[in-house]
Amino acid sequence: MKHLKLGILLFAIAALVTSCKSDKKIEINPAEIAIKGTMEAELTAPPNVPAPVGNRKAKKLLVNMEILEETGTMTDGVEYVYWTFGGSVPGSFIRTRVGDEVEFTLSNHPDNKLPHNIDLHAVTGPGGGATSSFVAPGHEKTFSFKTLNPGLYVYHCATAPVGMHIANGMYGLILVEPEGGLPKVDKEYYIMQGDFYTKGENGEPGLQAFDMKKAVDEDADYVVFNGKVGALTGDNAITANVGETVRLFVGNGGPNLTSSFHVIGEIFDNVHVEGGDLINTNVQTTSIPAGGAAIVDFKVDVPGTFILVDHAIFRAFNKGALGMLKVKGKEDKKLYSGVKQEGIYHPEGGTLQEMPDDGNKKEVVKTGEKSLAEKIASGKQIYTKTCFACHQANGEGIPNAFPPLAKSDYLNADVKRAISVVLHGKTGEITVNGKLYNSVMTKQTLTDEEVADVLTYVYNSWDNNKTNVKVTMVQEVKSTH
Ligand code: HEC
Ligand SMILES: [Cu+2]
Repeated sequence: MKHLKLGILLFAIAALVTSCKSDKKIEINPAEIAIKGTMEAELTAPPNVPAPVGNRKAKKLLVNMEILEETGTMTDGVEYVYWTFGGSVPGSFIRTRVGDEVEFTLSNHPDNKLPHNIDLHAVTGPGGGATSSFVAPGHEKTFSFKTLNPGLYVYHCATAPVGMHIANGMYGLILVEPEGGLPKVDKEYYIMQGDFYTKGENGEPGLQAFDMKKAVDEDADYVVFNGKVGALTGDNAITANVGETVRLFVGNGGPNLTSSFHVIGEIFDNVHVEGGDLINTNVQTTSIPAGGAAIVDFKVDVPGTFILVDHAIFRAFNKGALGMLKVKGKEDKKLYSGVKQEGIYHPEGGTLQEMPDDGNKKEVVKTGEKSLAEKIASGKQIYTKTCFACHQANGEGIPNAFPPLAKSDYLNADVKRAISVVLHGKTGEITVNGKLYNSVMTKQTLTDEEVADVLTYVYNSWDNNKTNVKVTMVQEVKSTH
């Protein structure tokens, strides 16, 4: 009983002390924070962020942002004309602190075709700056604002048609750090989701124009992180080491879709909900509205590849909203065991299911074998996703760089050799139709069946010799290496 009373007393004192503290905090009016000196803001392209502000004093911060309209790659074989703040999608990351006086200069490159402006959600003022920043190609505009509220904010173009300017990639993030900065972490990254609408369907090759109707219908062809499919996968993955803390500044440019942001195999230790002061802990998936943001952080405890997704999962696996965090370091079997035991699961008593072995291999293959027409159709899809970028739409290749597959004597002379090229890649001198090539074809990561299908498509197109490449042939070539 005595202990309980003491406890209550202590609790009351603690509450009093903390409430005094927070009272004191409220006393600082951000509008009154004096600025000392001038500095140029460091701007970074995703997935990088500028160095933390920490405890630097408020300053006059010069931000120089250039608008560029330029063609980029949406995915292999698909090009898109992006409109950008600073040459990247999302645009350059801006890092400030509360009380800074930001002097913002927006320049519109003379080669651009359209006027643009900027609405920063961190701005207290009409249009978030849009009305003061409207700028024609070959011109620049300067305006300034004081950062009054700490948090992570979206900025975007607000020139009509606004939806189209955003859909073409005109968005980014501006961070306003609180007094004293954010808690220290080991790694920080910048990720922003966006949805894209193209005249052609997902994967349809060539330069794709923006499709206004699909945008109005919210029928996205691509939903991606950092402006394109694969911006954060493979060699572009973000990285960390076991034991480190990772902070992600995650935004959503939209224009339409809300992100269900999730990292497979991780739990967010802290989430600054909607990029504001409210911190939620132990979160699996955080909702990021179009035109909104969140700051998430977590400690990585085990090595491996952690997949970043929009958990509206077809967007991740079919439209591109997929990234990777690669964590290196020592395993900890106590935290994650890996496969402890592997066996065959026999729900029907063990008589019906059998893992294929050499004895019944043929039968397994037989059930997987498609008709010639089905193989050609599937091969065509694989071709437009992986081979098209180099060998071109009709297999014509590019002189001195990529050999033709159309009427290729090299291809038609030896199917096993062609299979080997696709399986293992090819480098060194080769002669195709009398022309010498000395370049590199990278190893293609395809399944045996995909190799068979894509080559069957190639052989049955463009006057080639109509070979039907079987999975067994691919397996045979594989086993001789
Ligand atoms: C990154 C570009 C690139 C991609 C993607 C690519 N290739 Fe190639 N391919 C080349 C180059 C370069 C060569 C010539 C290599 C050399 O000079 O040794 C080549 C050679 C070949 C050859 C033998 C030469 C010929 O013209 O007959 C075949 C067959 C071939 N590629 C098929 C494919 C298929 C099928 C795919 C898709 C699954 C593919 N390639 C994807 C660049 C590429
Ligand atoms: Cu614009």
